[in-house]
Amino acid sequence: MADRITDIWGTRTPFAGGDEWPARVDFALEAGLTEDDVDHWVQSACVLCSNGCGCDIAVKDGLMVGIRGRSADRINKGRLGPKGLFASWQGVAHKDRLTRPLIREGGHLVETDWDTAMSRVVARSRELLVSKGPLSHGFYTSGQLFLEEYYALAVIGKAGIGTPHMDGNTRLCTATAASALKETFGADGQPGAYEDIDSCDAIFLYGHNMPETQTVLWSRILDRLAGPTPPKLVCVDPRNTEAARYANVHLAVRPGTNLALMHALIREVLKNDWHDPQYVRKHAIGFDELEEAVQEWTPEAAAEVCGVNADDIREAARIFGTSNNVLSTVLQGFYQSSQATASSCQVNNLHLLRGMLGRRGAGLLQMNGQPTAQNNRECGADGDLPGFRNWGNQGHIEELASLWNVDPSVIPHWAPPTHAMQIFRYAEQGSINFLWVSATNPAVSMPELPRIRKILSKPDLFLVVQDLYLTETAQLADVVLPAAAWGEKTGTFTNASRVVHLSDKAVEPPGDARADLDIFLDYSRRMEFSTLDGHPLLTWDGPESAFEAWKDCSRGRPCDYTGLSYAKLRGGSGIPWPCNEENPDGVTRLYTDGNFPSAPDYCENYGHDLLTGAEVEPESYRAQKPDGRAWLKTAPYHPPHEEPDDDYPFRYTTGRTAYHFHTRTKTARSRTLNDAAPRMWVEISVEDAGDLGISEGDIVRVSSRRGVIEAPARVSGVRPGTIFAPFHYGYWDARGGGNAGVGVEGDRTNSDGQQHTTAANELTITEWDPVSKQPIFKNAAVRVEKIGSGNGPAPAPTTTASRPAGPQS
Ligand SMILES: Nc1nc2c(c(=O)[nH]1)N[C@H]1C(S)=C(S)[C@@H](COP(=O)(O)OP(=O)(O)OC[C@H]3O[C@@H](n4cnc5c(=O)[nH]c(N)nc54)[C@H](O)[C@@H]3O)O[C@H]1N2
Ligand SMILES: Nc1nc2c(c(=O)[nH]1)N[C@H]1C(S)=C(S)[C@@H](COP(=O)(O)OP(=O)(O)OC[C@H]3O[C@@H](n4cnc5c(=O)[nH]c(N)nc54)[C@H](O)[C@@H]3O)O[C@H]1N2
Ligand code: SF4
Ligand SMILES: [Mo]
Repeated sequence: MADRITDIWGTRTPFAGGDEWPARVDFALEAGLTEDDVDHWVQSACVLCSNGCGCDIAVKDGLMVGIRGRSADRINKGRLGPKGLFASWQGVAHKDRLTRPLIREGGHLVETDWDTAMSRVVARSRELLVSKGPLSHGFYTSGQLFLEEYYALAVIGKAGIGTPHMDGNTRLCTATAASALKETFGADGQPGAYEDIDSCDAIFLYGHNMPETQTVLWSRILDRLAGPTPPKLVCVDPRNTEAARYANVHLAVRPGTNLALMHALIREVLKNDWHDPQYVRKHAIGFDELEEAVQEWTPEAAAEVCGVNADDIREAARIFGTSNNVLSTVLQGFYQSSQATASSCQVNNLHLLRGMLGRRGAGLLQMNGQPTAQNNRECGADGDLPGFRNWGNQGHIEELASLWNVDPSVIPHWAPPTHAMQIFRYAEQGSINFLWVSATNPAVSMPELPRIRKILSKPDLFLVVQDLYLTETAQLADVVLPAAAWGEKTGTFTNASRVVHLSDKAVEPPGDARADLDIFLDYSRRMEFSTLDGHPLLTWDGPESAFEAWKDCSRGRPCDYTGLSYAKLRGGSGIPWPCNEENPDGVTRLYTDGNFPSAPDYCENYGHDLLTGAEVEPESYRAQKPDGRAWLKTAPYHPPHEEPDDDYPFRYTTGRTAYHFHTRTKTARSRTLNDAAPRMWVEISVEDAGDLGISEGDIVRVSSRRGVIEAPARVSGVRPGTIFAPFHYGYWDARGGGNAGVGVEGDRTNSDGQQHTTAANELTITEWDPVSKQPIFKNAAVRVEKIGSGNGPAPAPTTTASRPAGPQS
């Protein structure tokens, strides 16, 4: 059995650049069992991050009893990390699962049957459609359902109801990844592949704590670092992460200053003639403007703004400029920080300037976080149109209308789709009265929680919550629908490397819980959504027929699935899209020929001004004749809107630890993982702790203009002036963790009368990136005070970025 708690990344299997990553199989089984006790193994992939590790689920007596990595899978070659090993099956097989639908009666949630619950949903839905029309409806979904489920929801929302108010927690997660790809290349779609780790000469991690958030991908890097030809490593992160400890250059920037740093890196590359003018001339637009925009950003100017060393910037630029093949990854330190899309586009620009795309080792990953975020973007249950189609392109709307056999005018395309933060605003203002939340927990994960709790508790908002557990959000619902989990239903999903996996049903869901797909199909049937000739809108009888329908929708688009089938995905490894007649085995790297999906009739959008978010008009887009070329875009640097001042002198940033997934609904229900990070903490630097008289474990109060949290302090390697808080610790298990398993129903009318002092989002700001509309979880101003002495060290892991500061770090 693998111990991925004290030894998160496992033993090394070193390999040289250009060689294949060796296999190493990790598994975990219920205590006392051996592999011989398992009745059978069912093929799947892990749904606890975007890495998408291939695995098999161990089944005994009709129950999930363990998991094993698939050595044949190109993604993980058998490895699994802490969450994959323990949270996947232990989290799902917990006694706390919802087993029956709940409806609100006299202020309380009471158990009922499906017919009663669905009748109530349908009655409210119909009534509102008649009295107020489609704009009364909002759908807020996830990055954790299966492809088939998103596609069903997309068709229901876009062709059944016709509401533009559809989004997912993908808005909080990978909206900037999608935007950066669309702005630069014309459409979503990851240019690079994980295989690029195997042959690159340098790796850049931009705001990405990969060692904790994609532990198996980091093992691949560790194995290269331990081999005979280790790549150089550069990491941009205000904390002393595990990656920072291995880095040749660690740029511990002030949160919110990424764009200044990126401009300096680009300027250095240009100044030293490390770029490839021929590639740029042939394949990109906007070089002169970019060169002009970075002029003022000398290493010294950026060093001053970012609070780093100018020579470190020079050295990082030199590594980028002089390596043959660089792999870059970008994640939340960029996507959730100030000027998110503009900063992330600079990473694209660096790769374009050196022609470092579509070649072995020259990879670019605008990473995803959630396991199925990619599929929501592809299928359009969020703000996108299915198949990466373009809202502004009438031809694309007509394609969908003819595919679904509905009137094109039903598909809302008269204005940009409504992003999540705006959906909540409409609910706050009272124009959205029906909100269906599936597989996400906004009462903990959205910014400025005191406000979100108020919105979700509004009496005029009919709230449907579809989840595995009675989460903080479910506790506020009018109807709670119990869903089947991973392992209890079949479906496909696509990881951050475009690799599609099939996850087969291994066991029956508990009680009356039903697959999300079945719930959506049931709603569609009951609502009698129909096509132009009066047939039911959705006629699928299960996941495979939904997948076949999706294949048709994806035909000819960048995310072409037409060459895939359930049969082809069984056995062996996952397969990367596009997979079609021309590429029956899929495509590892996009853009090998420097030809990008930017043609006006094909592209996913016409782009935006990266400073203001103003849309580029189709005529002006066409006039620039992109036709297969990429865009070198940027914006002037501006500091974050809420900067430290006398009242709130610290920068506040938030994120993750290796042992928990988001709001801990699965990870806290695995005792192994919960014990590794049982309760909330906050991180402060040695210098600041000294100034404020704070010692390790002392209880501190952190306040912003919006709220307060209280937690033990970990004196860690975070940069001075910055406070870091993990965002995992909500309230379902009584005051921020420790009592896994106690699901208590909250008070709907007076949630703020209770103490809410552990969720990092009590303090965050209601603000978003102008282009991607992704909320800014990583910049705010706070004040810190000691309110009590501790008894012992903070309950923070010591194996990760939260390790205590000191000689060992
Ligand atoms: N263990 C675990 N793994 C996960 C998840 C989980 O909850 N737990 N969630 C999954 C999901 S959905 C996602 S989106 C990914 C997220 O994966 P990551 O993006 O790697 O995770 P975060 O911790 O949110 O943020 C990464 C880093 O950004 C740094 N940072 C903060 N502010 C700034 C800034 O202004 N600039 C820069 N350059 N860096 C900054 C933080 O110090 C942090 O180390 O992880 C996925 N994997
Ligand atoms: N301060 C701060 N806030 C953040 C972030 C940050 O870095 N800092 N990161 C943001 C990011 S990147 C993300 S992705 C979000 C995540 O935020 P959330 O999506 O709110 O977090 P989860 O806990 O993953 O919630 C998913 C819910 O879906 C349920 N679920 C799981 N599988 C299924 C299923 O198959 N069907 C159904 N119906 N339900 C299911 C789970 O029980 C859980 O309640 O948080 C965001 N919020
Ligand atoms: S790296 Fe991600 S996908 Fe792989 S086992 Fe860990 S949580 Fe699961
Ligand atoms: Mo995410």
